[in-house]
Amino acid sequence: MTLAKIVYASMTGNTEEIADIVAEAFENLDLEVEIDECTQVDAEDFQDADICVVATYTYGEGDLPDEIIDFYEELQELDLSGKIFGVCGSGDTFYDQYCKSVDDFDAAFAKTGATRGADSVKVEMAAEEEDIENLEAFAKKIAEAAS
Ligand code: FMN
Repeated sequence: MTLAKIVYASMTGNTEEIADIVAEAFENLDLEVEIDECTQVDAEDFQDADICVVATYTYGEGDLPDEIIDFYEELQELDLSGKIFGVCGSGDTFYDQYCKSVDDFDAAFAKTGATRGADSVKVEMAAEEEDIENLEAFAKKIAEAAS
C-alpha cells in the first residue's frame, strides 16, 4: 500500500487544517496516511514513505518557522530518489515574501532527488472552498504520480 507522510508546522492552526485536508484527500484515494507535527519527527522518517508532503506557514520576513528549521536542514541531506514530493502552506499577502517557506521547501526537496508530484499550493490564511479544491487536486496529482 502506498504510504503518504505529511509533516506540518502550524502556529495558529491554518496550516494544520491544510495538512488535514490533504490527509483526508489521500485517504479518500485509498492511500495509507501518516500526519505529524514537525517537532515530533525527523526528516529521515520520509525514507519509509512513498509520498512526502510538507505543509508550512511563513514567519518573520519570509522566514521558516523556527520549529521546522532542524527538519529543513536534515531534509536536504537525504537521498529521496524514487519518492514523490509536494509542498503546501499558508501565508499572508500582506507580507512581501508571500509563502516563501513553501518555495524554500520545494527547493530543499529538489536537492534530495525526489520528484515533484504537483505544483505547490499556497493558501492565503485559512483554507476556503477554492483552496480546498486546489488541495484536493494537489493530493490527486501526487497520488497519480506515485501509482
Ligand atoms: N506570511 C507570509 O506569507 N510571509 C511572511 O513573511 C509572513 N510573516 C509573518 C510574520 C508574523 C510576525 C506573523 C504573525 C505572520 C506572518 N505571516 C507571513 C503570515 C502567516 O504565515 C499566516 O498567518 C499563516 O496563516 C499562519 O499559519 P498557521 O495558522 O498555520 O500558524
